Amino acid sequence: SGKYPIVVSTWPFVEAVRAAWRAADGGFSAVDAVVEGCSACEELRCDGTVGPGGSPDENGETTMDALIMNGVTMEVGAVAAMRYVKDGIRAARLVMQHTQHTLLVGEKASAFAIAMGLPGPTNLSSSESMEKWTKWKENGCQPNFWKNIVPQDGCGPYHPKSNADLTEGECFSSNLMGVVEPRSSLVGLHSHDTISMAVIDKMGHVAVGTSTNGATFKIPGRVGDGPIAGSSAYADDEVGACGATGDGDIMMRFLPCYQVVESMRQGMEPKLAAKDAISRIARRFPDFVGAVVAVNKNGVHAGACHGWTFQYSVRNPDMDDVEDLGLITE
Ligand code: SD4
Repeated sequence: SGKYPIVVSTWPFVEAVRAAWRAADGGFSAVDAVVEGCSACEELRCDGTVGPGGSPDENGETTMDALIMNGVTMEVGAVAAMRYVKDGIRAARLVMQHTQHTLLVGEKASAFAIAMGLPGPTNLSSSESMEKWTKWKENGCQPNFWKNIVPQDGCGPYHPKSNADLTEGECFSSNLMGVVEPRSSLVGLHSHDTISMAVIDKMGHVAVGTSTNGATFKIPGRVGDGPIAGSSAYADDEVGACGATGDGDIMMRFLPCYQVVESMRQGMEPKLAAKDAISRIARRFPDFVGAVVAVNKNGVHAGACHGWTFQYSVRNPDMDDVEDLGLITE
């Protein structure tokens, strides 16, 4: 058996990898296999954090971030903070295949997806997401993702702190020394939030896709790393592909998947490329939580993580079924 097809995905999302494998093994293109895999996760609501019904924002709403990238053409399609449509990855593929654009956002992304034939408008909440949100409200709405705000009883609206609001000895966290206070909580991140999947098809073509409902109790309007090319995913037929998961607000400042693919282009093995991309972030944000998976054109795969234990899944022609590999921060 050859080295292709190969499917690599964040987390032990076994059913999603099986779905992508079946498609790729059956002769589907890498792009279409990625869609089969990611949309299986959306339908299964993998861990409650992909697809509808997870990660309520401060208003209790679930929204979709998704991206697909074709490593042959370097085309990308993505949707961000998409409301009322549960098929994130299919919406991303529609953007890629039927428009000259790369990224559509919010309600306009939903209108596009529905006009192009996807089901909707749909309520993306579930009893689990509503219950989680209700509890959070009842417990005083811990402001998960704010900084430099005037503390207040109740659930906002928050106001920016001014110099007059600072108590003696206190200063804004982003000061001139470049020291940023640790993020107040990672409560908004689950252990598994994002499927990011790479496929190399039978022809040796590379594609990658990401789908997530983001971070819990995020500020409405927040877009994560999911729909950002080079951050949550990147693919190049000449080199290979990368997928990422973790604290997207931080990760998207470093474009870790672009970094991984470029390092592999320079000849770095996937393992070293993955570790390097993660450590570039960790050097500046020691408390950061995240992981990447990488695969090169030789079918060599690897991952690296920081701040949590991470698992990724692989299926290739040498395996009888999907295999999960566990990693710890190195
Ligand atoms: C985000 N990267 O929206 C996603 C969340 C995630 O594991 O992957 N969590 O920031």
